[in-house]
Amino acid sequence: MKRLWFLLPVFWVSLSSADVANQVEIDKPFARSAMQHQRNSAVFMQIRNSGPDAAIINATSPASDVVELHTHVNDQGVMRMRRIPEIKLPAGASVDLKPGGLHVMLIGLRRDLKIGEQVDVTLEFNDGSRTSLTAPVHKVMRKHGMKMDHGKMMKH
Ligand SMILES: [Cu+2]
Repeated sequence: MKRLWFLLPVFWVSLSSADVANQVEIDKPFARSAMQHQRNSAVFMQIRNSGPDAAIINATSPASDVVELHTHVNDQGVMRMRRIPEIKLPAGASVDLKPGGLHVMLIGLRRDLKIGEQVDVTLEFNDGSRTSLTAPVHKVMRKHGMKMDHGKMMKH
């Protein structure tokens, strides 16, 4: 009888094979240009979730050493970036990743991101499924006074 307990997790996984990557549509992705001393950038996009509640739980890119999911929070009048464990994609909703809000953060760029170039990003969803996308590099103005959450002023 004890042996049956080992079979249960396998059974559960086979029942929950819904694929978040297939219910999510990515639109208008773009990355912020970064030159010379700028070793960070961010990727933005519009995400439409036509299925049940889902989330982005991780992102990867060959363009940088580290990729994190970030949002901005108002800290006593100063907008600061914060790392978050997931970007929630509510059922049937559209979620905007945009400057000053949610974004996929590229930390430790391995190359300059020149306007007109492209950045590959892979998003991992809460069910383990993945979507890869290519974001063109745009010039994006930084908002004055925007800070990293470790307190460094970002040049704009
Ligand atoms: Cu960030």
